[in-house]
Formats: sequence, C-alpha cells, structure tokens
Amino acid sequence: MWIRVVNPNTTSEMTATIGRCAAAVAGPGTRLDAVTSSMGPASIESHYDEALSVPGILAAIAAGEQAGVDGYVIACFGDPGVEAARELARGPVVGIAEAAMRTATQLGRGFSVVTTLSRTIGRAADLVHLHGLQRFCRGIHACDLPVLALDDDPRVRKIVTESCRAALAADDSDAIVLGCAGMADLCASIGAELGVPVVDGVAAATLAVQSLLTMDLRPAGRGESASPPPKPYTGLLSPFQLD
Ligand code: 5HY
Repeated sequence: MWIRVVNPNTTSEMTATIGRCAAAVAGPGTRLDAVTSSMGPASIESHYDEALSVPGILAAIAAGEQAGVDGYVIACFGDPGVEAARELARGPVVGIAEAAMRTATQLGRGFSVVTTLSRTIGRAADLVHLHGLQRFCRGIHACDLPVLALDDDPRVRKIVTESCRAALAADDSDAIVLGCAGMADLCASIGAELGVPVVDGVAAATLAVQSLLTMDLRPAGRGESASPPPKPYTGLLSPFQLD
C-alpha cells in the first residue's frame, strides 16, 4: 500500500519531522511519502491560514490520485480540508487531530490537548464536538509557542513538557494529545518524563490509514463524499476545475 502524508503548511523542515514520525510506525509493506503543500501559509495558526491551506492540500490529493496513492494523512491539527479531500480521494483520508483524539480515548477516562497558540483552541474544541468526544476531552490548553518555534530545542521541549504537566494536573487526565504536527517528535521524551501516554497524531493517523487499507476498507464515495459536481472554477482556482 502507498500512504501519502500531506503537510498543509509550506515549511519543508516540518514535513521532514512529520515524515520521520510517520515512517517510524509504517509497516514493512507500506510505501510512505511525506509531501509539503506547494502553496499557502508557512504555518497554520488561524482560520485565515487554515482556509488558505486547503487549495494546497487538494492539489496534493489530486496529484496522489493521479499517482495511485492508496490513502492520505492530513498532518495539521486543525484537520483542514479533510472533508473536501475525501471527495477527491478513492481511499481513506484521516486528519491527525481526529486520529490522535480517538486513540487517546482508548488510554483512560479522559485526555488533555496541548496545542500551540491560544487562538487555535477554538478549532480544536470544534473538532472534539464534531467527533462526539466531549466526554473524553477534559481540557484544551496552549503552550503559546508559534508553530515554527517548535523544534527539538531543549527550551521548547521544556515549555511543552511543563504545559503538559499543568494540563494533566488541571484536568486530572490519563493521557495527553499534542496539538501540532510539529510536536510529533517530542512525544516520547514528554511521555517518559510525565509517566503518561502522549499521543502523536501523525503516528495515530498513519496507523489508522494503514489499518483501514489492511482491512481493505475504503470510503464508499457516495452521497456527501461523492466526487464534486463538475462546474467552472475561475481565476487563481481555475486549475482546480474537475473534468
Ligand atoms: C499544525 N499548524 O499541526 C497546526 C498546529 C496548530 O502549521 N501545523 C500547523 O496550532 O493548529
């Protein structure tokens, strides 16, 4: 099987981190590649960024369909464009936020989300409600680091770790969900220090897609997920016209 992990922002260094974390869990029979969006914001930290990330996501999905990709991960915690991507893809499309939170529900009574900027908490809360996970999500917290400040710097790791420690205490949670693809490589060290499971959405989503394909399960592609009705698209978006 071929799984494509799409980084919806245009920062290739983040794509490299994402790709390493996905490859670490992919099975021996899985071909995996990680791609950087060809257009859009350098990082996604607002509704505006999220909206402008979707054309790049859809371009990556369309290219994958031409190439024969079997399934996709949308590697941004806001799960941008997942519904639209599902109208283009024959195979499964899974966002890292949904995958991470669903995984966390299997690790105890409740989980906490620790994300980047406070302004993205609302979107995370919307996803909790969209997926009916209110009874499991005990709190959503921000470490107030910009997305592009996330790297394996000890100071960054300490900030994120202390935010996770505070979230566990405030929420009395059993697990942590890290709310940014750029935090994926921090999971193991934070989990070891805090003694609780810390879920990486990139790994969770990669394994979700791999599991679906292993069971030969693909969306029916009908109704709401059927291919979009053909129509003219003008201006900058004219390349997105579907034949
Ligand atoms: C992400 N932004 O995972 C989100 C994190 C966030 O560029 N990649 C980004 O704060 O929504």
